[in-house]
Amino acid sequence: MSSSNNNLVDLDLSEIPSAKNLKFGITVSKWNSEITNSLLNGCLDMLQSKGVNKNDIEVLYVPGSFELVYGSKYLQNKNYDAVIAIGSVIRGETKHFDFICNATSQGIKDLNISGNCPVIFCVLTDDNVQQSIDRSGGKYGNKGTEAAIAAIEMALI
Ligand code: DLZ
Repeated sequence: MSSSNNNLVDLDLSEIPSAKNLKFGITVSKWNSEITNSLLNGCLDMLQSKGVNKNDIEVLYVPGSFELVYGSKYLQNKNYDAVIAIGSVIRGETKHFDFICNATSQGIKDLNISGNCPVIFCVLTDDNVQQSIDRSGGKYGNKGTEAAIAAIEMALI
């Protein structure tokens, strides 16, 4: 993941395989939508720059990160080569953060064990908004871009 010691700015695009003729589903949480839309844009830019046809990408919005699991399962059953789950959970004053993060990460892990195609975990789990901004097109790059690369690699397995 993008961080102070692992930044996509150093990425060599020519090392990423072509994704021509591959099909992708993307679930996007509407919570913290400024962050999730930036992640989505980073993801779409990378997929299209590696040759994915716009018509071969389906974007499905869900209410919050908790619903990414169901939304991703739905897309997994629609014959895509990979699904990307995009969300942003920001710590509040209660334990809600932990419940959502645990349920979402475990749920997506379960889909990878039992489902029809890989599901990429592109959910930011940050302590504050600034950390989320830094990782969704800010100083630590865009986790959505990284998720697209992971999806291409997994789709080609
Ligand atoms: C309820 C909630 C809270 C408090 N915080 C977030 C968040 O930071 N990020 C996020 O994606 N979703 C949040 N949600 C909504 C839950 O994911 C979920 O949509 C609701 O609990 C309804 O199931």
